Amino acid sequence: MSEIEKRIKELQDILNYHGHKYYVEDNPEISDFEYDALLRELENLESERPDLVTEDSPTQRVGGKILEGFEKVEHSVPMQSLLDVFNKEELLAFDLRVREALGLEEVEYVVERKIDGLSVSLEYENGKFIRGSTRGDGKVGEDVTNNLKTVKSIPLSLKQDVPLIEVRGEVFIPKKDFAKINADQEFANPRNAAAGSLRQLDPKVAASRKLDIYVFNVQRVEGKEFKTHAETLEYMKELGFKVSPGYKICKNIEEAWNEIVAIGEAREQIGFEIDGAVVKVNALAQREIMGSTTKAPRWAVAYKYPAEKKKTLLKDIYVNVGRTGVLTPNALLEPVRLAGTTVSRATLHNMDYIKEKDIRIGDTVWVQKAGDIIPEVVEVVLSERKGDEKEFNMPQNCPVCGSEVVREGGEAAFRCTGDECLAKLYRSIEHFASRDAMNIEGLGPSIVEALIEKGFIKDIADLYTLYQRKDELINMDRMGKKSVENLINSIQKTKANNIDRLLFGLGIRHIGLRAAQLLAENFETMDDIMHASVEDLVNIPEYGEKMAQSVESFFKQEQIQEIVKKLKDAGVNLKSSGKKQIKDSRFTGLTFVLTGTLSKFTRTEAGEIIQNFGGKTSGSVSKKTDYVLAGEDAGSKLDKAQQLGVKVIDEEEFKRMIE
Ligand code: 0OX
Repeated sequence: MSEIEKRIKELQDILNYHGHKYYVEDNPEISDFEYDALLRELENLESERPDLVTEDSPTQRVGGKILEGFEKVEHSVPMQSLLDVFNKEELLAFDLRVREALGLEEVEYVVERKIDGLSVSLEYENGKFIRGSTRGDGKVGEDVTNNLKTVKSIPLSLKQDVPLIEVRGEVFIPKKDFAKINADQEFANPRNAAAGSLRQLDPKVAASRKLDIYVFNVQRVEGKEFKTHAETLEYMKELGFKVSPGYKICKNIEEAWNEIVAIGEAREQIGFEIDGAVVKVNALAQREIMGSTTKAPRWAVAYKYPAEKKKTLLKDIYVNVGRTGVLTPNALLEPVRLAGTTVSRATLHNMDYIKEKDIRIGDTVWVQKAGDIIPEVVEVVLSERKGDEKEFNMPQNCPVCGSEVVREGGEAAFRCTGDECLAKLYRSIEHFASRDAMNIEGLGPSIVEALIEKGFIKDIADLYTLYQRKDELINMDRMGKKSVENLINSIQKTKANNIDRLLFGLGIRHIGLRAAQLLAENFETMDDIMHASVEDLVNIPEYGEKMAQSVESFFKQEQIQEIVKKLKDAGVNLKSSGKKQIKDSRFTGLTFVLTGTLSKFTRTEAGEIIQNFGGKTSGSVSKKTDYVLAGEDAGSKLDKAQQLGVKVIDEEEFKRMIE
C-alpha cells in the first residue's frame, strides 16, 4: 500500500471516529477546528487520487447531484404507524388488551420519547449504507439517500460488518438549529422544516439544514437474534447508530405511566421536539403473539400529550383583510416559545369570539397551537386583569383601503366594501393561482405582491397578458429570465383548464370546489352561467338559496363582467365539458373521505376520479362513509375511521380499485 493510500485510510478512520464522538455521542474529543483541518487534508489527498475515494468516505456526505425527482422505494418491511391514546384510561385499556392477549398479570414495556420528525428507513449491506427512504404511505416511500448522507449522525459504515440490516429512525431538526434556519418564518414548525429539507432535490440545501436522527427500531437483520426490544436498541448503539435517548424499561403499565408523566414534565428542557411518548411491549416473542392490524402494531401505542399552552401578554389587536374582504382580528403578543416556534401573533378568529371570551388589549392570555400549527388565543387570565385593559372594536373603515366596513345580517364576519381593496386583490390572485383553482405553478405570495406593486396586474385576467410584457418582467429586480419564462408558461398552460377550476378560482362567496363543479356540469358556457337567475341556479342539486343568490349577484357586477370578457379575449377556456358522463359507475352509491398527503395524486385529482366513477367525496368521516383513503400523516379522520370501523385504504389499494 502506498503512503498516500495509507494516509487516506487512516484519515477516514480518524474522521469517522471523531464524527461519531461529536454527532452521535455528543461528546467531542477534538475541536471543530482540528476536525476541519483533518477533513481538508483528506479532501486534498482524495482530489489527487480520485480512485481512492470510497462511497463511505467522510468527504462523500454532500456528493450527490441535484435530482429531478425521487425514485420510489418499496419497503421490504412495512413502516407501520402507531395507534394514539390521549389519556390514562385509554393507556390502561391498551394494557388490558395486551395482558388479555398474552394471559399475563403484568407486561414489561419500553417507554420512549416520540420524536416529532419524519420516519425514515436506513438500509446497510455488508456494513455500508446503501439506501435511505422516507416512510411514504408505509409501503412505498421515496429514495432520499443523498439527503440522508448529509445527516452527520447517520453512519456511512457500521462498526461491525453485518451482512444486512435495516433500521428505522426519525429525522428531525434540533430546536436550537430550527430557530436559526427559520429566521424568515418559512416553516410552521421543526417537523415541517425537516420534511421540506429531506425532500430537497439539491443535497447541498439539505446539508445546510442541520438534520439529525434518532433510530428506534430494527426493521430486519441477518444473522442476529434478539429477545427484547431493549436488546435491539443496545445493538444499534454498538453498530454506531444514534439511538433514541432516555428510553426506559418499565416492569408494568404503572411504571410506564410514571415515565410518560416524567417525559411530559421534561418536554421543554430537551433539545428536540416530541409529540408524545411511545409505549412498546419489550419482549419480541410477546409482540409476535399480539401481531398487527393493517396499519399499526397491537403491541404499541403513542401517548399524545395535550396541546402545549403558554401565558403571555396581548399587546395589541390588529386586523387582516382576506380575499373576500373579511376582516380577521389578530393578537400581537409578547413573544413566547410554543411547540417549537416563537409565537408573536395569534388568531382571534372573529369579533364574536373576542366578545364571548371578553378578550381585551393588555390582557394576559393563554395561547395554544390549533392542530399544533396555527396559534390561537384560547382564554383570558382574568385573575391577572388590572382594570386598565382596553376593549377592542372592529374598525369602521378598512385598514388597507379605507372603505366602509359592514357586518351583514346573521354573519360573524365584518367585511370591507371596497371594490378596489388591494388586500382583496392580493388574496384573490393567490386563491386564483392555488392548487385546487387554476393551479399556476410558481405564482406564490411574494411574486403576486411584486406584480401588483409594480402595476403589472390589476385583476386576474391581467395574468394572461403578462407574456406581452416579458422583457419588463425580466427587468423587475426579483425575477430572472428563466423564472419569468417558467411563470409565463405555467400561466399560459392554465388557459385550457376545465371551467370548474376557473369558477372556483373566481372566489365567489359560498362557492367551494364542489359547488363550482356543479355549476360547470349544469351549464354549457360561462355566458349561460352569467345569465342564470336564482331560479335557474336553485335547480342545481345540492344548491341552496344562499349559493344561488351569491352566484347571481357575483356575475351582475360590471367589474366581473369585464374580467370575464378579458379572459375570453385572452383565450381562456370558458366552455364546460358538460355533465360528466359516467361511463363506469363502479363507485355509484359510495362515499369516500380523503385524508393525509397523497403522493400519486392531488386530493383534487383523487376526488375527480371518484366522481367520474359515480362516487361522492365528503369532508368528514361518519358511519355513512364507505372508504377513507389515507395518505401520509393522516390524522384525526383516520382515527375516527378506525373507531367507527370504516374501511381504510391506502393509495395502492385505491389505484387497484380504479384500474
Ligand atoms: C418516534 C417513534 C416512532 C416502530 C413500530 C411501530 C412504530 N417518532 O420517536 N415510531 C416508533 O415505533 C415504530 N417509535 C418511536 N420512538
